Amino acid sequence: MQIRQIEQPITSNTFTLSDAPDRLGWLVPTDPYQSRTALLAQYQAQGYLWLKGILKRDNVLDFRRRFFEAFADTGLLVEGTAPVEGLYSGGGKGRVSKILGEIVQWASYEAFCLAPEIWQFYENLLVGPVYLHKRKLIRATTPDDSCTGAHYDLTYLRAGTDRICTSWIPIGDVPIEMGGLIYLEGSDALGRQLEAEFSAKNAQMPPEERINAYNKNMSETGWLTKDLPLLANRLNSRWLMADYEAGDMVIHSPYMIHASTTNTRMTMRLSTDIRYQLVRDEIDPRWTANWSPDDKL
Ligand SMILES: O=C(O)CCC(=O)C(=O)O
Repeated sequence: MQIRQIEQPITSNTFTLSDAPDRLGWLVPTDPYQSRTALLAQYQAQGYLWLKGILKRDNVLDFRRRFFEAFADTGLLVEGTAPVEGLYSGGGKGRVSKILGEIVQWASYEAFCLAPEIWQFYENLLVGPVYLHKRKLIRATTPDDSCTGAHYDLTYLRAGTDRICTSWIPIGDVPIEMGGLIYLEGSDALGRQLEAEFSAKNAQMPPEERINAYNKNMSETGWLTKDLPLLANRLNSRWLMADYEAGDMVIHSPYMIHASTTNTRMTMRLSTDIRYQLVRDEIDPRWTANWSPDDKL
């Protein structure tokens, strides 16, 4: 297990996690080439698998370069730097959303998300032909961005199977100081319990309302909270962090509670989060179109 000195305070929105070191830990890395039985057992026990080096680092970095090249004339990158570095200038965000809306439609992005290493991993784990959801998110985060609050993914995917898996893929190295995903240890069980409670509360609503992550029983964002230290305290748990490297992929269950931390560096944290499931399981129809900035999902 990875233990090292953290260089900067770890914060998420306005909350500081590193003030309570006993509430922090590290993700356990997994060798992606173990037997299915071992992988499944670990996935079920942890709610996540941090698959070290499952993707080819060079391919990941090549996509990082391509991604940032699309912003070459926007002022987002420090002038004169190589796009692959993803060095944030401190401004130039005016056209980001529009360009992201194009990038999610790129054939090369789809090909990246459909890397054989990924779909073959899922076919082995889930046993059967798999489906990649069309709605895929790609995020380039900077120190002035807000962080993702604590949530579990099924909140946003209630009209489909709960045997769905999320892949969170760092597109570049993402040490903890750069604000990658963090996971609440052992929270898959809590996510299941919370979702059962929401289902009971939402039962009388019309179907469209019942599956809505923002219905009147939920928070404005669908998040459980932004106060990550309080959540860990209440549940007597820890937030698990990692120093992700290009080539890694984390998969998590739709009940596993996770969030992100602040990127304290001017190097942008580029990542994509995509969802796979067995094609024969129910597919949430709201996720069958490309992400767009105003899809309200
Ligand atoms: O990358 C992020 O900040 C959030 C990603 C996320 O919530 C997910 O992968 O499910």
